[in-house]
Amino acid sequence: MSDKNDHIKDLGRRHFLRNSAITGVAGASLAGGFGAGAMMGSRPAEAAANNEHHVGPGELDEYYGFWSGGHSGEVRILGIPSMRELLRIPVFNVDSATGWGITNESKRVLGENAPRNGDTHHPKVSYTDARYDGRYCFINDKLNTRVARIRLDIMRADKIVTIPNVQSIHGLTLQRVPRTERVYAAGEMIIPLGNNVQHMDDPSEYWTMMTCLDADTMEIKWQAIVDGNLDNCDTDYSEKYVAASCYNSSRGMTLPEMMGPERDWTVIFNVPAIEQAIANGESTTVGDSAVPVVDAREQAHSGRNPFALYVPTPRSPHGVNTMPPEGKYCVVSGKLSPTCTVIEWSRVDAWFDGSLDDPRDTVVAEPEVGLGPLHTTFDNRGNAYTSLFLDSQVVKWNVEDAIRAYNGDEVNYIRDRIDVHYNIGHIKASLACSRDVDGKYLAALSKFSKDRFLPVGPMHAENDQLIDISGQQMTLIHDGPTYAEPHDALMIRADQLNPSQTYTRDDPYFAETVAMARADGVDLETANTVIRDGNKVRVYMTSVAPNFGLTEFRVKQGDEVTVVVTNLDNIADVSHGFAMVNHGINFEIHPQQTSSATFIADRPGVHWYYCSWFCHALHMEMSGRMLVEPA
Ligand code: CUK
Ligand code: CUA
Repeated sequence: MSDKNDHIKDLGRRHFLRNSAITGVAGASLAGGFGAGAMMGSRPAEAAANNEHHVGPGELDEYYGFWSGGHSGEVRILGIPSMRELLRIPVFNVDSATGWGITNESKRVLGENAPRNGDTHHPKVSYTDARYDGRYCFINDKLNTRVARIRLDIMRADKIVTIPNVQSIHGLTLQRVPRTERVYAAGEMIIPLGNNVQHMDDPSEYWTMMTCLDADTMEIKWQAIVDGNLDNCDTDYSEKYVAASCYNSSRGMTLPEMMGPERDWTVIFNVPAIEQAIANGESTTVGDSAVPVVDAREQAHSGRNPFALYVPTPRSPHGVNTMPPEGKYCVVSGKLSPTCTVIEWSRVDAWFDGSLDDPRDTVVAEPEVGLGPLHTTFDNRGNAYTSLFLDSQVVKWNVEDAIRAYNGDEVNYIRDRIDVHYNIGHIKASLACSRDVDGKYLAALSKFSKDRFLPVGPMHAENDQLIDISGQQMTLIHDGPTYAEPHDALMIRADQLNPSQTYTRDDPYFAETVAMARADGVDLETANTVIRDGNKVRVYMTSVAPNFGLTEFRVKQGDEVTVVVTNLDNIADVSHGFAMVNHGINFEIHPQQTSSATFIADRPGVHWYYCSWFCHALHMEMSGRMLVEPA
């Protein structure tokens, strides 16, 4: 498809953002300080010549990819390597196809008055012994300071928690061993403790916190007050630590103030020490919240801080990623510094037990990798891959060689570079956050697509690219346009997920609706009936393709009507929908599922309802009438 002229044109475009970004944001100091390795030329990306990665019609993918949906508020599932989008899981948003945000079952998860939008960044699938166990996916909402848990059997969120005392949850990560019992959520924006108005005008009193949730109950276990804004985070491969990058260590309120320091830090929380202190009653609370809070700020401790280690890290560091398969190192990507900082977890042990004094001695390498390093991922051969936002590249570098170079050896740790299109953010190799890391594919989530796709107006598609990393050189194998704006992705093996084909009748997702029917004396599987309770009317019906159990029901103007539909079809993929015309009601009812929605019948007359999921040759005829008598 491309010829030489296209390539020249491409070079002109790709460097535009890099240069403007350097002068506009990072200042002169950022362009300096390059090692020879970092200057090594890159190959322009070329599509793979053969089609060994092609997944033909009817063939199944090798991996499930979990993609955040960014400000769409959802999580998406892609097949890898085809990059085919398989599913959108609504979480913080309203979704008309599924009725998420419309049904009573989803409103119980969302909360009646909670915001109906979000900004999802970091999907994380639960672990057993640092391997994906396919039970849950956790996701943060940066916009409304929430964390959600998605059940991966039915692909629906079952818990959404608003985190108190902080503003904006950004980083999200999970305990890996022995299994995911804790979820860590990094608070980003700094505010006065308890948002106390007395300190509104005094930024020196602004702080944020790391939050730990119980993964089983989704209750908040504790919070730790910390210096500076928290950004991304990751755990080690023990139960002990969670590390978070911190930008704005100066706690500035404006961009120039935030850009001040040459070094910010990586803060590493000592989880057993925090939980022991709480067990000893050495915690406080903030504001109205009952969550135990410990103080992990430096100034709160005269001697060595028992709760947190602050490792000076250049400069506004961003991604934090523990290296598989053993979890020996943690790589923090420098963003405004052209470096990555490699921390050895065993040295973190040494600092907390007092045998190491200088926090910087936990750093074992600081390779120069290129401009704008944001996130790092890994293969199973000792190599790291770092996304370079300003260079629009992925750089492959060897971790042990970078350590040798840090110790003074003359060794080039850079292995390869590949252009991406354009201005990449997150990056994730197959299984790279788990023991099963296999070094086959790498997803590169590029923030700009510019000329890579047909233009569709001022809002351009983002570009999720797929790179084959199985060989010495990286090969670009796919461009995947995607709707705004995924931040992060992960890939798990197809056999590590075992989603349900139908619902079971005792699924807790609709247990409260079943209990309501029982209280009304209604057997959901047989009854098609209307129960009146004052001006509340509950309409129970079944669905079997192509029929609703009720083809009409009668209510009075002003009634609060709850329609409960139970799908008796028991064949995978035979779903029905219940759509009430002109009432904003539409929801899914999958095989063996019960779904319900409540609305006011505020207009007299005839109102049709219809099945909205194509289910049968007579799908169009699957309908009925709500007859509303005037008040
Ligand atoms: S952040 Cu978006 S590119 Cu929210 Cu993980 Cu780095
Ligand atoms: Cu039932 Cu379409």
